[in-house]
Amino acid sequence: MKGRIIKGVGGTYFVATDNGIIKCSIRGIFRKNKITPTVGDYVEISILEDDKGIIENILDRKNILIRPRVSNIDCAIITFAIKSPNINLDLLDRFLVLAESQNIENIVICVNKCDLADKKELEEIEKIYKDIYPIVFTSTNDGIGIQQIKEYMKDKVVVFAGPSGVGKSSLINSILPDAMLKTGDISKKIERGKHTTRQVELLEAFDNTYIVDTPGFTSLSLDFIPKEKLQHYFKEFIEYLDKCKFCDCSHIKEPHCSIKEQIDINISKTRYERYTRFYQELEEQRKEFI
Ligand SMILES: Nc1nc2c(ncn2[C@@H]2O[C@H](COP(=O)(O)OP(=O)(O)O)[C@@H](O)[C@H]2O)c(=O)[nH]1
Ligand SMILES: [Mg+2]
Ligand SMILES: [Zn+2]
Repeated sequence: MKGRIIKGVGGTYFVATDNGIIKCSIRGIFRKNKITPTVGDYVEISILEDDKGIIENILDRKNILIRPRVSNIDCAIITFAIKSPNINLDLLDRFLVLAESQNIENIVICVNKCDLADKKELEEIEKIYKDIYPIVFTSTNDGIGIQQIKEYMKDKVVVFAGPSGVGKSSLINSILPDAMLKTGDISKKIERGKHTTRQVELLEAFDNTYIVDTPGFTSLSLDFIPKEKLQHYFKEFIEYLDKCKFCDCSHIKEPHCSIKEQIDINISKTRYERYTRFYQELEEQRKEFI
């Protein structure tokens, strides 16, 4: 029988199948080969009794995130608040690069707390990203944009990624009222300073659609990315890459660079500046290793 791991607790994996949730253990061979079943994995199981089974095989993963550890993500909703905390475009672009580098097919930008901003501030952000990614403006306070987010989620496993305090848990709560994730409001009273999101779990939002809630990050190192790859993770660069004079163009100092020629035409200057900053960071890290 086939299924999908939606939760792991200790050595027990909860596998969603056509016949409901089966609690599975794993064959010792997995441990021996250092294979860790991961939430999101498609697996083949055999049934031992009623709702108990054993995982026989893990099917190939199309991608895997490390923090939180979850596989086969179809859609990343990169969530920031326009204010409180102020939107940080450097960090937003790092999340976008990270999502691109993980082969996530659908990437959506969500700008939350738009009740705190005026139209002009939102339009500035929209202008930079609207031709590259779908961008949705939401307010969980006013229920704005939630329906649009739901449409992007349909039939997918969706991860909400972004810094803490931007409203990820609040968004998820307004998408699936049963989840009742802890949000900042409550956590301030009980566990100040700690991130409040629980263990990794696929939460069924609606039919065939799952959500992963994640703890937030405030900074994000891209150090695992080879600097030559970075250009492919700035999605709007891709169609111009083969038009540079030098085929190994880094788009920083070389002449006749089609990326630089596109600045303020089809490539936004601020995105390009972030590319150069990330590139230089990667270059400096490399030097430290030598
Ligand atoms: N003004 C405003 N506040 C919000 C909105 N969404 C969430 N918040 C507040 O932002 C804080 C952090 O929310 P939370 O969902 O815990 O953020 P998370 O850390 O990203 O999961 C809480 O105090 C929420 O009440 C919104 O749309 N507008
Ligand atoms: Mg949260
Ligand atoms: Zn170039």
